[in-house]
Amino acid sequence: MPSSAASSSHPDETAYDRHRLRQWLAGQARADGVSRRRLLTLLAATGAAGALPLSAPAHAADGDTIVKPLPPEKFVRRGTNAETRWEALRGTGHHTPNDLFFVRNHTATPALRAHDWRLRLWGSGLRGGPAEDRAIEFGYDDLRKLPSVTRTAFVECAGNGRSGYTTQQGETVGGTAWTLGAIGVARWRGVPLSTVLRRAGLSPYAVDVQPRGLDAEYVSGGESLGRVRRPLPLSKALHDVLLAYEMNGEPLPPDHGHPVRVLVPSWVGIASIKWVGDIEVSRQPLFSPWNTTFYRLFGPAHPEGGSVPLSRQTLKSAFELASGATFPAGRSQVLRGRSWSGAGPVARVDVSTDGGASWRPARLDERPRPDTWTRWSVDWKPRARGTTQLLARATDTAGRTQPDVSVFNTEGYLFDAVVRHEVTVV
Ligand SMILES: Nc1nc2c(c(=O)[nH]1)N[C@H]1C(S)=C(S)[C@@H](COP(=O)(O)O)O[C@H]1N2
Ligand SMILES: [Mo]
Repeated sequence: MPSSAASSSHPDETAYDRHRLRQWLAGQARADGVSRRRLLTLLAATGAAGALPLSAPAHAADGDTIVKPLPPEKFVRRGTNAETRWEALRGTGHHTPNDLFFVRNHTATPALRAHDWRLRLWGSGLRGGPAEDRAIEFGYDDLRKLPSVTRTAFVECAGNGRSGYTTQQGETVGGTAWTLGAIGVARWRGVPLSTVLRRAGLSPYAVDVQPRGLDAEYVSGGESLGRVRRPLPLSKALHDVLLAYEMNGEPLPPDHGHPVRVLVPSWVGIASIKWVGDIEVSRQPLFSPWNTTFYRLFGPAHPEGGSVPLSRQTLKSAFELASGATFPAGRSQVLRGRSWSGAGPVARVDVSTDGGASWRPARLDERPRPDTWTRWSVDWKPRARGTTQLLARATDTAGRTQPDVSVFNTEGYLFDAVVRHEVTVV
């Protein structure tokens, strides 16, 4: 199983990570507001600064990184990850069935049992005493006893649609060469993070919280970056973030964070830490490789040293069709698709069946809501035989519209351009 991107024109993710880490250590790349000293301290803390002998990832063998079956008609394997095929979503309803939901694993799905799982909250942002002394634990049953909420939300990788930078714009970007299938929508049930933070004794001086996964340390280019973790501002943490233990009415499946994951509605997928084991609560802003080196925009159109850490998702549209799907000439079709935005509900969707020459509005088949996609459809009677391109362009209630070209960034995050979906009329 290659851990590299599917396209040979993409440097693989590990090589890219290593490159960034080297730059970082050399002091060439500097995250906004993070001093080199601070970064070195952080690296020392994660064990990445020294010449440590590095252990191999826990599950390196073929097919070992994901537990659930990945039938080829539903998924495309991409290294340690699996992308959902859009044609498999046709007829599935608003929520993505758990067996069809994409998987993004930095390493491998760990085997964890709910009954011996603990969540530890700790740090200077908890009330009373010095940082080291403040810690409180919750077990799975403790969590299940707290009042729960249910919300529908997408989880979408920041790199979803990344291959469009190459296929549509001729640009070389790092990372997994996802098409549009690194997204799924589920009904998540769990406890608001705010409830747990308040029970733990939140200090009025707390500013950031940092959940960390129980999966293996992420080793990149022979250097360990520690376990997957990314800070979240307290304002978001208290607003709508869940500690989720159910997905579409079932206990959270192993690949999606069993027994408990963080769910951060509308934000890039990396914020929704799976297999959460501890949460640092801090009076100071927190940094990890996942909000400094990764998940910022780097490139000529972005600030020197990178953009601010990514938070909300951009907007996108996709047809529930295979790439290269065929249609018989002269027969009426209903084209179906979905559009979504991290900035608010979808306001409208326009579709072109002639490569962008003419456009018409799609029917919205359900009431647009925040944090999730909206299904739409359009009638089409293809006439001329040959290849054509189907395009869908979403506009959201925040006033954003999908552009023709996405602004380049080296890691290929947040692709938002209208995708040209090639089909053939026979
Ligand atoms: N602990 C942990 N959490 C994680 C990850 C991971 O590798 N380990 N991957 C992140 C990324 S990059 C994404 S896009 C989402 C994917 O969630 P899913 O696999 O349930 O679809 O999980 C996030 N949470
Ligand atoms: Mo991701």
